[in-house]
Amino acid sequence: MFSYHLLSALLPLIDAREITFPPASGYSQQPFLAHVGIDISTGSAFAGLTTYANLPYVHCLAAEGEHVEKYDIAILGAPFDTGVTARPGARFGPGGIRGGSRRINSAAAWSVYTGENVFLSWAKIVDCGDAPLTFLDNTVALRQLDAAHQLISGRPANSSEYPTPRIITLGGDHTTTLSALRSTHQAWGQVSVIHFDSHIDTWDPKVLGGGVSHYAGVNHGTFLHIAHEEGLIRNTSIHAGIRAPVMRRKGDVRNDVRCGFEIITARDLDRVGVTGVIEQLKERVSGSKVYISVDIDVLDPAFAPATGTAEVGGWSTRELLSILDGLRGLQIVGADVVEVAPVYDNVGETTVLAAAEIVQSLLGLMVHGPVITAA
Ligand SMILES: *[C@@H]1O[C@H](CO)[C@@H](O)[C@H](O)[C@H]1NC(C)=O
Ligand SMILES: *[C@@H]1O[C@H](CO)[C@@H](O)[C@H](O)[C@H]1NC(C)=O
Ligand SMILES: [Mn+2]
Repeated sequence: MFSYHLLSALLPLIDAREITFPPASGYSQQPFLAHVGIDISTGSAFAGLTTYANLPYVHCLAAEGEHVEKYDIAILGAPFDTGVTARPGARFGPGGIRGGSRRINSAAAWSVYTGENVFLSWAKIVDCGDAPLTFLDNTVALRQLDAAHQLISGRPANSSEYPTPRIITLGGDHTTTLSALRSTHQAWGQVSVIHFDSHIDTWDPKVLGGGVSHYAGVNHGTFLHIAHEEGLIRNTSIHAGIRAPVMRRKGDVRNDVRCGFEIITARDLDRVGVTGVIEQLKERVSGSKVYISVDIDVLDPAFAPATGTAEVGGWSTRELLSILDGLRGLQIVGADVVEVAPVYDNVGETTVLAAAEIVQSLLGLMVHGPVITAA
């Protein structure tokens, strides 16, 4: 009896506390203390929820029938790191990269190099938050990420000219790129991959992990092999920044070529310079749609210590940004920055600042090269 009365007394309270998702169009810039005469709408980039570059949050993963604000380019976090061979921690990468991006502000993002502001263009760019991924089963987590990608790229874009929204994923370990490639394949067909990494990541699952179980063979060092086997990528793909040793004297590189890749090593940059690297990348993928994957370990650990499988002798942040900005004109249908594991960063946040800037360069490429036709 008593509990019944208590419950009915509480019911209105329960209703009042019903959880609602954040507003679809993100932050309101209303001076919300105006009623007491204080205007705190300073435009601070360090207030409110942390989205990438203070972009509006959109609940892109909302259930069917719910109103979802339209977008052209979506930032999506993939908090997953149970496919790594070395240090874990990239599940916190999306949050870390967003933290590193807080000083980026669309009202004050005019590039001194290009004279452009990627945030004030034809494209509506939003942050969709993170895909909910289980950390207990890699197979299930990848299926969840596949679904998140398909849902987000399957919505109608804001632009009527370019109907398919594009996604930049914040990893997550490199396994997460497999889901992104499955999704670009569905929307655009086979892509050439420009893969910035110190490792080739085309390892045959039989060589890396698959000796344990089929499940273990799907990991951050084999996903490009699997993407090739699934027919997602073209044989005009290319790695850039490679320097980590291979596991077999000849077999790994032979398999890499079979998977459709050519290699630009880290030290090739000393020989041909930034311009030479840009030319080789553009020539290799010319005429095809392109997916760009940036493993943060392509940078030297001096510039990006916070990653799972650090390799010394890599590129500087400036070199990588120059190379990326030099790729303008390509048809980029998807991109990611992966393997950021913030727990290994330093107090100056070197890695997450670099990652945030790389994302901005990738956005620049997408804005500069809209892609009109699907598949
Ligand atoms: C999005 O769509 C609306 C309505 O068509 C349009 O006014 C706006 O310019 C578009 N782009 C952006 C960046 O909001
Ligand atoms: C890619 O495959 C096609 C068709 O199999 C072949 O004609 C072409 O030479 C290959 N290109 C490269 C760069 O390997
Ligand atoms: Mn990698």
